[in-house]
Formats: sequence, structure tokens, C-alpha cells
Amino acid sequence: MSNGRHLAKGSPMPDVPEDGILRLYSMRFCPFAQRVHLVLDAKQIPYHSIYINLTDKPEWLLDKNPQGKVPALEIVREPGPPVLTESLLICEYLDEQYPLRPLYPRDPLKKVQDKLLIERFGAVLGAFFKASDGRELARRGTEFFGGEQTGILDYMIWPLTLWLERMKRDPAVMAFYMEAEVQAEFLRTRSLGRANYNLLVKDA
Ligand SMILES: N[C@@H](CCC(=O)N[C@@H](CS)C(=O)NCC(=O)O)C(=O)O
Repeated sequence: MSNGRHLAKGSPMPDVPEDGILRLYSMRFCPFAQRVHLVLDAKQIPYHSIYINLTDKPEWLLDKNPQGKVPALEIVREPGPPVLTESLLICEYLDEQYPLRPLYPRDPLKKVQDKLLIERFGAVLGAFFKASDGRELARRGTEFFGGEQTGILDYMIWPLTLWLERMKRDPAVMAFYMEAEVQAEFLRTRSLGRANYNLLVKDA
């Protein structure tokens, strides 16, 4: 809805059609928002994306989410309309509300076990993304974590990267995927105090 362009302070609320379709306030490089895009895409739920410049937020974002964070999902059809926050809660709501392609296990025990693993992996993933998004490699200035040749770290995380390759073939992931270098470039611009939210916008 913002054509992939991230709306900043002073931008009016975009002209979103009054079609009852969900509205997702998002940021293209936010891993929490990406979770919600993936679930929406996997379940083929139509939605409007409204991308937010989080360095210089549009004033109306606080009306949608007083915490000023993304992801936030506006359930336009419901009276209010309510705006849901917290990526995991949003994903669980979507899975319960939209039965196509159930993502959580039906069995309550398995469901809780998966949710526990999501929490535990969350911490691990933070560290993994830090390494895999290119920052750690950039810090080392080498092709591999081990240097010009593979080292212990390369070999130990390799099974994870195999899984990443498989995930890249999933249609929902394909629709939202970006190369690690692109994510790293966004983080680089942000660390320089010039976050380029519109890195993926064609005419940016
Ligand atoms: N626990 C939240 C985290 C959301 C979050 O931290 N989003 C970041 C962007 S990746 C944000 O909106 N930051 C803006 C701010 O904190 O002002 C979730 O899972 O949705």
C-alpha cells in the first residue's frame, strides 16, 4: 500500500481502500514483521502492507500502536477496529482465524511444545542471524568464518544453512526473501545513522 516505500514523519496515512482487508504495519527489514508476512503469505490471506520508517515514524503510527512498533495488524472488519501487536500472538491469531494450511499442530501438547521451541530458538536465532546476516563475516573481513578457508564455525552451522536453502524453496519465503547481503546493507546504513528503509524500492 505504501508501494514498498517506508512512510516517515509528516506522511499522511496512505489511501488504503475500504475493502475490509487486513492492514499490516510493517518494516521490510524487521524479523518480527517478516514472521507475520510469512504466515499471511503461507495461508494466502489477502492484506495491505503499510511500511513504516521506524527512525522517523509517521505521527499516526501511535494511533495504531501506542508502542510505536511493528508488526501491527489492523483487523479492519471488526468493530474498533482492533490492532494486534506482538508477532507471535498475531501469527497464532491468524492460524486460528484462517483454517487454510494450518501451521500450528492441532494437538494441544504438540502445540505448546512447538511454542516452547519457538521461544527457545528465538534466542538462538538472534545470535545466528547476527552471524549469518553478514555482520560477523564483515567484521572478520573474510569469505568464511574460518578465514579464507572454512573453519569450525562454518562446519558447525552448516546443517542450519542446509535448512535455510530448503526454506528458500517455500513459496511464502520466496515471496518475501531477501539475500543476507541486502539485510546487511540495510543494517550498515542504519549503523551510519542513515537507515535506508527503501533499499528494495525500485526508484529509491
Ligand atoms: N516482540 C515484538 C518486537 C517488535 C519490534 O521490536 N519491532 C521493532 C522493529 S524490528 C520496532 O518496531 N522498533 C521500533 C521501536 O522500538 O521504536 C514482536 O515480536 O512483534
